Amino acid sequence: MSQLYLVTDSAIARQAGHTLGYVVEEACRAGVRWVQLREKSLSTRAFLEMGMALKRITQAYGAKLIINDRVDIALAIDADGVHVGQEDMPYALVRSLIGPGKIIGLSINNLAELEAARDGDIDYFGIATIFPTGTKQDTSSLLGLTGLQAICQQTNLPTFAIGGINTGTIQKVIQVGATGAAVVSAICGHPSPYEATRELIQLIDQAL
Ligand code: TZP
Ligand code: MG
Repeated sequence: MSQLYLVTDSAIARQAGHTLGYVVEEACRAGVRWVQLREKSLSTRAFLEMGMALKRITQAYGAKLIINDRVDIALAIDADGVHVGQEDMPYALVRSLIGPGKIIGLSINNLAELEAARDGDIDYFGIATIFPTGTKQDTSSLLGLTGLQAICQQTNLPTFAIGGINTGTIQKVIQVGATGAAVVSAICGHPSPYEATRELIQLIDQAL
């Protein structure tokens, strides 16, 4: 299974002339098997409807659909899991709400946050922020490859590096020990989400 993780941003998709449904379908067609619906300014109703639409697509391709922040939406659409950050609902509470069979991803930004989550019931870590990115404004300090490597060395759980990952940087994060890479603009903002995905997956596979 490809370890490329698509995180959505409908505004970036729109600027590139795409709907989010198109981006996700093209990325799945090209081999993405992890999709996170991450939308910070949609109404609950629009978020829910987008979740239902993306679930139909991801299910058709055998891809996992993870919902960012919104446990209620994940439950409502029976998504595969929830991704939370340090300021969101604590992962132990997320687990008690979504049950044992679902996936929980936690964003961590440093070794202290990894330590704090060490015995937690978590399925993977999102490791942020690796490189400069224009996609997220409130990014924590940059980890760079050295910071990423230090975190990956301290855990056996899957690790997805995020932040400024594109065709020029993706192999480097795999080479320093990340299990996979999560991208927003490299797919959502690309004129061909299909071609972008193909290339990113190929680069990961070559770096393994
Ligand atoms: N968390 C840390 S950086 C980031 C998120 C959601 C955005 C990454 O976007 P891009 O376009 O892949 O740099
Ligand atoms: Mg969050």
